[in-house]
Amino acid sequence: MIGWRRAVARAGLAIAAAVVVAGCDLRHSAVLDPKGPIALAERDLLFDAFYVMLIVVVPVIVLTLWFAWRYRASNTQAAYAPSWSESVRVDAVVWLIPALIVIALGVLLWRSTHKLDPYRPIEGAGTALEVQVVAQDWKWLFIYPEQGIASVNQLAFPAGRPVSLRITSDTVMNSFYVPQLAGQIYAMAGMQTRLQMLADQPGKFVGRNSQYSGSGYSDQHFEVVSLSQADYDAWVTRAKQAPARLDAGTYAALAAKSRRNPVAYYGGVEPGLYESIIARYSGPHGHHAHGGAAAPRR
Ligand SMILES: [Cu+2]
Repeated sequence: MIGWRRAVARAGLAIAAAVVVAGCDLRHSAVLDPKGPIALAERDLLFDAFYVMLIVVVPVIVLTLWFAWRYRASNTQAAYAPSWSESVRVDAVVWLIPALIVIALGVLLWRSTHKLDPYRPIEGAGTALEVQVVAQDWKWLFIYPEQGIASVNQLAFPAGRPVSLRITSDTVMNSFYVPQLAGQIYAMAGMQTRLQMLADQPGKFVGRNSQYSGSGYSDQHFEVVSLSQADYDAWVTRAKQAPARLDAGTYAALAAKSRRNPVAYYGGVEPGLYESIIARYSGPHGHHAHGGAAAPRR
């Protein structure tokens, strides 16, 4: 009996240690360390849903242990009812509470998914900065139509200013994700999706493709840099000085499969390039066009 108790105590200690270690790791998780209002709202929603679900999870764990102890073979005090078949009380508890929680979670998620609609413009300092994003094998191209510049694997913008992204893919489906700033959204050939994000203060973040897209996928990261207005202006000036220009020819070279691309800049961009990338996949032999360039939403 004593050996059995010691084994349980040891197992309990091991589990507690694992929870503590995992907890330390969680604090460094990008999702739990948001740096902008959208990512913060998403983290709060994650926690709210977690707390609501604990209403079921905690009693189930407690009751499981309590039942196992109370109805153990050696306890002659507990009621013994081998022909038990139905209980309105038990049925009410096991159906009503989960049903109420599903309804509560549904309301919570319905409200937040509309509030955090990736197509909905967000509040911030000044008008939104427009950036066009193209997923390639295996890198990310960012086109700044107003500034006439483009960058590879680096997305820079002023802190505090909303960034309005138009996203497409020139290859298979990719997924655009900057965990510390906004939720993920898919990038699909012949179509356009949108995402709004904002960084509260200057900082460096990691962006990635979160949809497996082939052998170069593991290196398909990009730098996300939020800068002070002065630093952003300097960044634009530096990018404009880059000798390379992005036109149909240089674009084709860039779009070819490559891995671990260094950050690169294009001092000029052929107007309409982004639209032409989407258009390539439409038409009779193209991909379907839901939400694509042919039918832009919002
Ligand atoms: Cu599709």
